[in-house]
Amino acid sequence: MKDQKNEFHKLSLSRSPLKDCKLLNEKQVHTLCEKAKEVLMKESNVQNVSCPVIVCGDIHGQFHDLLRIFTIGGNLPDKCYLFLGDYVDRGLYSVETVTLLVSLKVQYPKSITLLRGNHESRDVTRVYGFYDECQKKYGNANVWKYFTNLFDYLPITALVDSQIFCVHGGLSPSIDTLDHIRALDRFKEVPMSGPVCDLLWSDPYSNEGWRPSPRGAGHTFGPDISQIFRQANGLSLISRGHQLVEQGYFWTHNEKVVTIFSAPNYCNRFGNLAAIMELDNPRKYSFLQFDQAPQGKCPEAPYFFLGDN
Ligand SMILES: [Mn+2]
Repeated sequence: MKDQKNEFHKLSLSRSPLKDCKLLNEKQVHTLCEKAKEVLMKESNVQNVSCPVIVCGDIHGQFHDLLRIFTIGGNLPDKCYLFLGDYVDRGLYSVETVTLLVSLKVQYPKSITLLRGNHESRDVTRVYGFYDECQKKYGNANVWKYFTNLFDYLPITALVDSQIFCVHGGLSPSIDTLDHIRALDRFKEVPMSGPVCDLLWSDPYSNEGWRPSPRGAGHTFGPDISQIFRQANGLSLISRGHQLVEQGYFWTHNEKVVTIFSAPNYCNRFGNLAAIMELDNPRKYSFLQFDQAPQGKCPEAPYFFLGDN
């Protein structure tokens, strides 16, 4: 294998063919995933991140809108990014989206953090688009296998400046402290129940206490639960994705939990704005909203069951 390192150093966003929505070949994807695995396996279940950083919610294969995020927020490595998961499924460009994000992770490991969403899973991607897209674009399932094997290595939560807890879904009745999360074995397929499943599937809810989630996995948790978790762990804010919100961001639980959703006009049909959260420091944040990139518009986009995001 000649000079793989250089190969991926050429993937800078400004001049990379990946930016033009081009695919890597199968062998390149394999090499990319092997390199990314080395980087991700060293990261913590609660990956430490420092401000300034831009926090992004669900992308769901909306490649052109991902490029829009870098136009609005600024390019790596000058700007640092934290993504809350759900890179694949639903949209038409899951392969290009996850290829670009993983390439950026390999090239600038300190400048981009990629958390695992509930869609970064073999079971979910078989149903909601990524598997079929890989079959269609490569003629076999190898690329799907490389990426879904890599997903087992993604960190499950992040902590910004010891104060802002970031996760795809939400909290878990079996987790009281960040140390509980640090002690979990995350290097496997997302389980159907238990703490890792909850972190990736749960949602905040207006009623107090825990309830089983209507999604069929994870729980809903009330403002009392998020307050106890914040106090026990010295947190000022919980930041998560996982739910479509009309303005791209949504405050709940007395403005102590924020949902961020970064796929504008989700599935080409919801007409929602997207947003990213720019954190200058843990107390100074601003939301940058954006609508759908014209290149991503596709009225004939396939329709998947929309019971979960
Ligand atoms: Mn989700």
